[in-house]
Amino acid sequence: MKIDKNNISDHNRKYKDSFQKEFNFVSGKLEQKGINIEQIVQKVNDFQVAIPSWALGAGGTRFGRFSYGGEPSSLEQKLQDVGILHSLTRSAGSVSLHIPWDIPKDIKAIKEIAKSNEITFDAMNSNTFQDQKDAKKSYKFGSLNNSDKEIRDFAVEHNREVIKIGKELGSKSLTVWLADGASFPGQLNFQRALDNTQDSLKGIYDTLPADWKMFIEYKPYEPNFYSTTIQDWGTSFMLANACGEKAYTLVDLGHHLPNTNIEQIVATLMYKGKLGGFHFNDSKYGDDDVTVGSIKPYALFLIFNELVYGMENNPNNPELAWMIDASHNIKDPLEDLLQSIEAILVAYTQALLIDQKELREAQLRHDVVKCQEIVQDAYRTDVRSILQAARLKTDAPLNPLEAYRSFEVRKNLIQERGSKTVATGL
Ligand code: LRH
Ligand code: MN
Ligand code: MN
Repeated sequence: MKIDKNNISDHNRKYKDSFQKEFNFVSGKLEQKGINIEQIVQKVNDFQVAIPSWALGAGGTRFGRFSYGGEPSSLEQKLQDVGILHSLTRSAGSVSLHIPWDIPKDIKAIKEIAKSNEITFDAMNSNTFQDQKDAKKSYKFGSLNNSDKEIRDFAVEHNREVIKIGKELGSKSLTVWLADGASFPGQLNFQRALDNTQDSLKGIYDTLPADWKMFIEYKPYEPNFYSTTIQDWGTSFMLANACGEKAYTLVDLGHHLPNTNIEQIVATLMYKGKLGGFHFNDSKYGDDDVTVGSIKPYALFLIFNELVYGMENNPNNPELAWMIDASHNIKDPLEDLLQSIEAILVAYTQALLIDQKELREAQLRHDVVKCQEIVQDAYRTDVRSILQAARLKTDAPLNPLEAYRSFEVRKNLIQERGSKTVATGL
């Protein structure tokens, strides 16, 4: 199923007046403050976030999974779904694949489908946290950190294979996330595990094409509950430095212990030019993978404040790879992703509204109250009509979620694909 452009025009005709009223009000207020609203709208238009191929179906927990119906059962169908999201937002122009969950069988055909949906291939994700059917080696006791050299080599080889597939698709980066660690004290020699990991990562890095980047993702725990070899940003940063200039740290919002100051991590990494990628989601307890912005929207905004600052002041840091990494247990996955895109753009736009010059001056005066006022004033601005202005410019619907429902997308997908479907992924 594809979104009919005429439906979008009808939708926009219906909502245009109310949008215009709201936008005039908000943009008038912001212009009074000296903000160039056109520039902000353009920045919103330029922002693209990759959709993870593993989040297009209903996810589950270890206690069960509830099917959603109309879920994509092949990579081809997943690309169609990303195409739907992109037509409804014009902000989701790429997909991030997880291998081997989404191995393209016919690369040429897959590229064609992606092209016809205006989708490009963002970071490739390797998977050395699960044993595949008939696998010659097992990752039960680690992959890149394993004490057994043959298992390490096997895992390195998988990553090289993922790079090869990515090259054919036109991707330019590899994300490595390792579950490697220990479930019990005494199980693992930390130093040897780290040394093995570093050595294996270098082995992967050596085969990285010149115009590629490698992202090293960290996570404090799960599936291992005592220790994880790449547990935090410091370890990832150290390994990225050891590999070389094409290696970067990737921050997944859910991969921190409660109350960690993620915005400060972002600032530190950008200061050193080593923040490469981002996985958006939200959490209350652990790596909950719930909709970004649904639990801690203010923290998300503060993170974006540092990202915006870094994008303007750290030319040594590369352009960031933005990706969603969430799982949907009870919601329609596409609706959840639409909510995610909206939340990301809201936080980004609010951060763009912070008057950096005024904030700097207040900081230098040590006017703590004013500093807080400046930051919160941006956060408390309702920027949704700015997002709508950006969508209107690119012929996307003013209200994507509303459009998705009124166009009966899910109903159509169920008709096409059936009501008892299972997608590969989480
Ligand atoms: C690990 C993770 C990592 C994986 C994805 C499926 O928790 O965040 O990015 O590749 O989930
Ligand atoms: Mn992740
Ligand atoms: Mn995760």
